[in-house]
Amino acid sequence: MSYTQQSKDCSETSSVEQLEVVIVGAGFAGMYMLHRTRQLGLSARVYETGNGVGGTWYWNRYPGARCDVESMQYSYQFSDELQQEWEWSEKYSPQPDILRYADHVADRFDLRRDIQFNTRVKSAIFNEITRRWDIETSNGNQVSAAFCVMATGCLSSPNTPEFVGLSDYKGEVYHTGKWPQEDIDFSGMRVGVIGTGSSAIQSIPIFASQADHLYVFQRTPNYTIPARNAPLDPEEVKEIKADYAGLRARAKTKPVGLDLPIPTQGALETSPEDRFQEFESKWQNGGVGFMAAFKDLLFEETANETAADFVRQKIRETVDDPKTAELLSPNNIIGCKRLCVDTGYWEAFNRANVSLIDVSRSPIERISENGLITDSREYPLDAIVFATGFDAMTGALLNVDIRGCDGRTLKDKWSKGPKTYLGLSTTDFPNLFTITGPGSPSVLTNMLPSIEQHVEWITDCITYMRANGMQCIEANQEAENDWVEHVNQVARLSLRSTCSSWYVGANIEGKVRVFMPYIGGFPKYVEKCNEVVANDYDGFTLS
Ligand code: N01
Repeated sequence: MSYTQQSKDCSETSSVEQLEVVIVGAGFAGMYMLHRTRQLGLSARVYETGNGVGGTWYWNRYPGARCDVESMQYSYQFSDELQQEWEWSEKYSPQPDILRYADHVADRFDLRRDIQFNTRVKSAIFNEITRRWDIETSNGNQVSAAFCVMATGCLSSPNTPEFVGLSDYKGEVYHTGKWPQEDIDFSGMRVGVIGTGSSAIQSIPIFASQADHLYVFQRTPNYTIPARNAPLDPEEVKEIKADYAGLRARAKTKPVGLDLPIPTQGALETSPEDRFQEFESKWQNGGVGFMAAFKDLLFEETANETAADFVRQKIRETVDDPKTAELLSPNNIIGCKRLCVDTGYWEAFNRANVSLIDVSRSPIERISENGLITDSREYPLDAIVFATGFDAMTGALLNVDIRGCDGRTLKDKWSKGPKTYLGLSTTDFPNLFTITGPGSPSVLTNMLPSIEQHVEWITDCITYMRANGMQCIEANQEAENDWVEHVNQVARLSLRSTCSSWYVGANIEGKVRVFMPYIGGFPKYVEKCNEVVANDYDGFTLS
């Protein structure tokens, strides 16, 4: 629908398309938001920068990219037909399988007709006369929407450190978070990987098997646990599908939104022999469940040290060269930075064509025409891979010029760290919602159930507003302050808030250090969201 609307200063008129909801991003959050919005009979459009759906799984197509949450749980549950019919083939799905699933969902629910691809939202400005959002895209589209929903993802704004000389480099340059769609093969090439986070740890074994020589530039070593990925057992799948609802319900009672056993014993309450057995059993099982060996690993440093020692011993047993093993061994809190999950990572360093370069002692100084220069030598390279992560949680939101009441920018409001009510909404920005925004459990949980809970909360809220003749909803300042204080308070209880990770924004120069996700757990968080609704949107003003 398009009609003539008076502009803010009343001096001119413009023809602007009117929508109920604009959704930014066509990842799992944006797709479900679109589906639910359309079920309510509201007009909606998704704007998506890429030329396909899938978000994270659209962009992160580097070799070895794989989800470290089990496939049977890393999937939508809103449609029982979908979850019964879809067949995952591996315990942990590789990126192409997840992207295929995203494409299937888009087709099955006929989503593409309301998604405009290859279009970046440049700005979203709250118009105080119309009480609507004026949205402008990179290709000059302008629309007005009653609600603006940011489904931009938590790890979607790639971070490329500004090394001097990068533009002079004559070789190929890649970022794991923005991998090209065509096949890249490093056979016969000298390749440098900068970074040793999850993306590097997953891709290094593959690069090592292709490249003539692989140089891994490591600033901080990371803990990683073998995935022990395997084809899914059809009998196990049958059993899960016979009571999928049961599995989903159990998962919702767990802090991370995953049906995993919850430990009841502390590491220091057990004998060294029993402790070792428990770590060994979790190690053999593989994956992030390793941290569920004992209940105190993320709360007591001495308990944490027992887990860290166990993993360091595994590194020494796996890596042939003692010096390389030592360099690969982290000496910080295990699980403080996001735990990595790998297939053959340390083993890759036993190959003659792989070199580990310690850039904590000998930092990267610059990039030359031919390669990378540290303070000790030049490494000639045919390709450089930045596995340098993301401006997490706030980066993608602040990449859009978002302005609320009185022209206040979100960038300005969050200059001392993100401030939200429930990670869903922020004062001074009426009718703007963030899916898995800072201040919500998001990255500390299984993302799919967290996304679904947010989408359902937002669409229920819009339904309530429509039923009660309300036009605007805005978080109250006091409610926001209390929530931010609560998020910070709970974060201080966990060792996770104590290190230089992307959770606290430490990986981005100049970013304020604040623990951004809500660590109180999925069930507590959902209870709070439901309580707010039960009390007539307590903490919000509806007008
Ligand atoms: O990014 P990271 P990532 N000079 O920030 C290094 C999710 N994910 O893309 O630690 C030299 O973890 C940096 O070094 P340091 C998952 O949540 C999930 O790997 O800052 N090095 C670090 O080693 C994950 O946590 C999966 O000293 C520099 C690396 O780059 C999140 O995404 C798979 C540097 C960045 O590591 C991010 O992971 C992949 C510099 N100037 C990702 N700047 C799954 O399996 C940065 N580094 C689901």
